[in-house]
Amino acid sequence: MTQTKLGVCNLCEAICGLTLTIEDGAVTQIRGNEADPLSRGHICPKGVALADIYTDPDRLRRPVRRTGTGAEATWTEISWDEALDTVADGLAKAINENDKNALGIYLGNPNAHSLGSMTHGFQLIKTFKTRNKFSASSVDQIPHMYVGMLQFGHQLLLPVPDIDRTSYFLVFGANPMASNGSLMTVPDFPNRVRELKARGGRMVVFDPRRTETAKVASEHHFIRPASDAVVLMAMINTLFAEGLTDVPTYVDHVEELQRAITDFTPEYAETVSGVPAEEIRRITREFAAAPGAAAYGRIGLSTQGFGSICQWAINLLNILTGNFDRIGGVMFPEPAIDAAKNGLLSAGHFGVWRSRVRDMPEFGGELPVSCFREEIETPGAGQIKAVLTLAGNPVLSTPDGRRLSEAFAGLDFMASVDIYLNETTRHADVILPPTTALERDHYDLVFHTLAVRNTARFTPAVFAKEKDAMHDWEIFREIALRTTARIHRNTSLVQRLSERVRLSLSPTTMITLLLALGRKTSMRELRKNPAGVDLGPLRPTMPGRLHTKDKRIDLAPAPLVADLDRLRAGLPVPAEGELVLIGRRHKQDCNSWMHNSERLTRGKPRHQLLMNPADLSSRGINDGDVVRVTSRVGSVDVEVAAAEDMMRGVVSLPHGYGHQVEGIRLGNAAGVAGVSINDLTDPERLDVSGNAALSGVPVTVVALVPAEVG
Ligand SMILES: Nc1nc2c(c(=O)[nH]1)N[C@H]1C(S)=C(S)[C@@H](COP(=O)(O)OP(=O)(O)OC[C@H]3O[C@@H](n4cnc5c(=O)[nH]c(N)nc54)[C@H](O)[C@@H]3O)O[C@H]1N2
Ligand SMILES: Nc1nc2c(c(=O)[nH]1)N[C@H]1C(S)=C(S)[C@@H](COP(=O)(O)OP(=O)(O)OC[C@H]3O[C@@H](n4cnc5c(=O)[nH]c(N)nc54)[C@H](O)[C@@H]3O)O[C@H]1N2
Ligand code: SF4
Ligand SMILES: [Mo]
Repeated sequence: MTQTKLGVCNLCEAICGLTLTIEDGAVTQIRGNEADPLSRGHICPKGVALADIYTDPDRLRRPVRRTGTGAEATWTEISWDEALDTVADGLAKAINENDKNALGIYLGNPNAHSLGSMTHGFQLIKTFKTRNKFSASSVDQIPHMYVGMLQFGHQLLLPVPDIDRTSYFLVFGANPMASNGSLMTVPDFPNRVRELKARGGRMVVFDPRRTETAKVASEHHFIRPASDAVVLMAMINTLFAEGLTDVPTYVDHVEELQRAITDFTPEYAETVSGVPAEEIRRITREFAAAPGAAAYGRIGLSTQGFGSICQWAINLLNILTGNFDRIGGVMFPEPAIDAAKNGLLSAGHFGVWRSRVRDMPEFGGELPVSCFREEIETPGAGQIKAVLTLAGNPVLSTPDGRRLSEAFAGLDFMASVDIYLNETTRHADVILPPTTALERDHYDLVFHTLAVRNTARFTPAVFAKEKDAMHDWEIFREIALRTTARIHRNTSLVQRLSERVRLSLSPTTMITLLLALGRKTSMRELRKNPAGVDLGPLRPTMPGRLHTKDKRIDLAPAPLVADLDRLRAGLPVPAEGELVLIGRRHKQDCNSWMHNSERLTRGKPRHQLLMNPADLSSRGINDGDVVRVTSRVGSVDVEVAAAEDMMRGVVSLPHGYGHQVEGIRLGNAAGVAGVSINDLTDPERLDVSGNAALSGVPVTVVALVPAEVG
């Protein structure tokens, strides 16, 4: 029997609508759904591979328990009941014998892509009240959220480029041709850029690598890694110096801002960034003159030592040129469920408490993940004794992952909710695998909030859940209820009952209620229109949407102005011959997983260190050699590939590689080569927000003599 069903891809932020052909219960084809008002039929190679996860024999389908450690470890399937009780026992023991902070929690990226995680995962974490909460956000977008909180009054207020109507798209440190967009849900980026250029618009890209995005841009400029803050401030400086500002009425501290940045001249920026001063001036003028321009910066910008200053400067460029809250500029989407408005997520807070060992500030209730290892290894009150990871692989995705792995090995207890045995979950005593994307209902609570067009879509599960499988939200409910029942804490019967009721509402029921509250559409309408409902293009909403008390925007928030001194002191002019490391993403990769999908991993290897040919020859290294890359933190040995696309002095490794663990067959990789870039990145290098500075790590690269190549 052949059936056609609509689905949704949850592998990146583009949230593409899919049409699946199912024959005799097996997916035989996946295409983009042309009727989808947001994704308009777009699909990428990962979307086509979505069913590989569902059928993957390596994927865990039942809970497993570990006996033995390291290469001697073996995993045995156990029942859900036994697994959940073991997890509850282990977590409660750590808390009862120490205190609530003895539990460390890590949340990974796929939580943002699962409805059940959004509705029940946060609930689970709240029940534990631990201060030792970490997530992939602090190796990703905390600077955006921190600046959103400081300037717009809410961590979720992130301006999104109006890409379909802009005439000038200025991009720093993002590669949407490979990533499909981030904090800018933009399915079908390639066509949207084509349309932008066809209507006479321009895309200008600043990146130390001539990326896939740079190659389709109107202009690409090499920029020294981690020097963007100075270039951006020089642009702001130019706006003031040349009288190019067009400031809205609802902003404060224009003069303070102007005073604070007078020394960041284009000439100074040229010395640290390599971007000629006259180019900085020309681009600033063109940006200011364009009828609708949007400045945008992503991972390359937020994961550097001055990530918050960079995101602040991006906002300033948009605001000062009148492009903020303007058609063709940047605007705040108006999702059918507005998590900022209805209080699902708080406005955010910073430094309300600090980490025990390094005294680092929390943001929005999370500590920087760069502090995770030391909180496990340093004895004393508040030490982490047990860890719970939810859909994350911090051993490969956070700085000095190798050392974090050693710390996990020394824990009293660890549990992971994950669909694979991998570099992180192999340390867990128990792994609890939930159902996957095709088996669960989806409404996107996160990415409609960041989309280039206002739409809403509810997608019922494509396949029914198998007998003896659990959804993530059911697992979270059980961990919460079983663990709290074992924790010696004074909770009233009423409290416990209300917690049980809240955790027992299904995600779909909660979405139905939230849609009714938002009054933009309803579950009934979404069920009638499974391809999605179009709520129209982005539109100006200022200053009404601001969450600041006075409904005004502070152009010069004190903590960011103060950080300018660190910027002045922290950017030495690069020395001759110095190399710095940056990361990269490929279209067919998905952070650290999906490497066991045959159709995504075949073809040319892509794990190599990319290096400019001139940097190779000056070191006597040949294309294809195995080299040793060394940072303050560690070394890796990897093949090098000559790449004209790399700026001189800059080398690049993809993240999410490095799957070999001796003696263990990992479920997230079938013999994929490569090393982990995060065995080189440094947990000591942080932005003021606590976000890791993954970009611009100083490294040396030497060729290994054949005898050393293992
Ligand atoms: N050097 C460097 N490091 C980086 C980055 C970089 O650019 N450079 N990027 C950073 C960024 S932006 C991010 S977001 C992080 C990602 O960091 P993480 O979130 O820690 O890593 P992922 O590789 O996304 O791991 C996802 C995990 O979730 C599991 N999983 C997949 N689907 C599901 C599901 O439906 N349910 C459950 N329970 N588990 C599931 C997978 O098996 C995998 O173990 O990496 C960061 N690290
Ligand atoms: N195919 C694929 N798509 C993905 C993912 C994936 O793993 N694979 N991951 C998803 C996730 S979790 C995220 S957060 C997004 C990220 O989305 P993007 O930010 O678009 O992704 P990246 O490709 O990491 O782009 C970062 C760019 O910054 C550049 N860069 C590095 N350092 C600097 C610097 O100092 N200055 C400047 N100007 N540029 C710099 C890099 O060369 C790179 O081109 O992608 C998402 N989409
Ligand atoms: S662009 Fe992203 S959401 Fe769309 S099919 Fe590819 S991975 Fe899935
Ligand atoms: Mo990310």
